[in-house]
Amino acid sequence: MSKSFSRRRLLGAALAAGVLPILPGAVRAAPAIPKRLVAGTRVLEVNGRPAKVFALTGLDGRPGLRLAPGERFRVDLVNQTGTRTIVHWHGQLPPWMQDGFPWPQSPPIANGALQAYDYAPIPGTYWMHSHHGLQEQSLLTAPLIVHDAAELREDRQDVVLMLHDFTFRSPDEVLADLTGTSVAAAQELMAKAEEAPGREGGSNMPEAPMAGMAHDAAAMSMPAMGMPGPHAMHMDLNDVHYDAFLANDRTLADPEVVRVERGGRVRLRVINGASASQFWIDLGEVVGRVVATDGHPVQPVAGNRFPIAMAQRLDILIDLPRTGAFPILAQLEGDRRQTGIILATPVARISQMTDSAKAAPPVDNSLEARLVAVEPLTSRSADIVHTIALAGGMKPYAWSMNGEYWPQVKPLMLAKGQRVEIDLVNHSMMAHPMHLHGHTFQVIAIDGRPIQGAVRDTVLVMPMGRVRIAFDADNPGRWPFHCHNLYHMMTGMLTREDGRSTATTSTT
Ligand SMILES: [Cu+2]
Repeated sequence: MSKSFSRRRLLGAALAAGVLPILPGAVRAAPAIPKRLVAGTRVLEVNGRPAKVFALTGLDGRPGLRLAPGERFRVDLVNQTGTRTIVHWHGQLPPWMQDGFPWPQSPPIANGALQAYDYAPIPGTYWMHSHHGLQEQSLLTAPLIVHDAAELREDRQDVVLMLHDFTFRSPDEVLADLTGTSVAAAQELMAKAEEAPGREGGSNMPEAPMAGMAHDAAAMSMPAMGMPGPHAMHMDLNDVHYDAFLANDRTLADPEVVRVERGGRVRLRVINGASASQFWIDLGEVVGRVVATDGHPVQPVAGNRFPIAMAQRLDILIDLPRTGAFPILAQLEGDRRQTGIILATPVARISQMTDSAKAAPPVDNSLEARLVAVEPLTSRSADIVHTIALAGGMKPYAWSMNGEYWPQVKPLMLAKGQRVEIDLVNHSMMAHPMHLHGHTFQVIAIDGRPIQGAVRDTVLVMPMGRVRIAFDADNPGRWPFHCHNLYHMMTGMLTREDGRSTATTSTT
């Protein structure tokens, strides 16, 4: 009896999620109807002022995609943006040509064109964003939630909290400001990054003297525009001054109110979709449990304040203690500003929230150091150990990996089946959220201290800090590895890994 009840509940949940009801066991026989996803534009009102931004909308009219347990990622992406675009399925592991990076072999999609995708997704909290130019800053981003059967059996209300940093300026102007150039020069920089990906000899930032200096990491680490204050003595935070911070497209002047049951059980899926901002998630009086990071399960960590770097996700289980309204806030690091949503039981009174609070410290790896993967990598020694120095600074504004600036980079060659360890050594005064495409990695050491850390796709490397990650080269193809600060990536902080489909290696 309990079995039929849980099946019914599962069916109900699938229907409520607007997806075909596919029960476990029947999953691989899923019908071959692609889901339609439209990249378009819309007018978003931010604090009473309209702005033209992008949108990624499914057939149900909601942003992004939700897939049922076992459902394939079978999606027709239709480009109605009026310009070229390409969408990356962040953290998912498709064949490389479907990954949504503008390689010459998988160029951006023309306006009006349709691109089909078909791969087996991995369950969890993911997201999607444009990898073309600076479109991500203009909200060409959306949630990608892949349900699994076990999680549906938990019978928790799913709440997505997607964060953005928002500016009324055009992203080209932002990049021009940062680099001290013109909008035309910024546009040229972006065009070059896509015209010559991975080819040496192209020209890109920075000026010649920088490239020569980049190996001398100490020379690059001078603090510039440091944040004053007790927590941020010599760190650089928040390169860009934003006009607003959005939680599900809204500010605290008019926040989203999510109705939950009395004593509600919630799975909060926090997605940091901001282009250049990091946050502290503040649950207030509620104690939550982090149970997954970047979609992958971790041993639960209880608390009410958790840091989230750019591009990362946190799944937090919340059991509301009573009736009432419970703000879930995201505070900008090193700043007073905040955004958020409100969980509210029926008839709870919602009081007006302020978008300014006590200044938050810089985001750090305090949570990362406590995470333990539920499904760690198998234990084995590394076939390749690679050290990557992260360097750069504010003046000139340019960021590098091992002294190389995209697209003038030498790819790291990987043979199939190799265990790869990468030591990320940050010689700069900014934290860098490093994202690897095509593979999930495990965090195995922070500042030299070994851990059985989280399996994830984006890890923060603190200023002057060191993080070691490990992964198995099991997904042949071309894979970007980059800082997820959009402006760091755009001024050079991206490199490439070439995974071969054979197990033979060549040493170069
Ligand atoms: Cu960076």
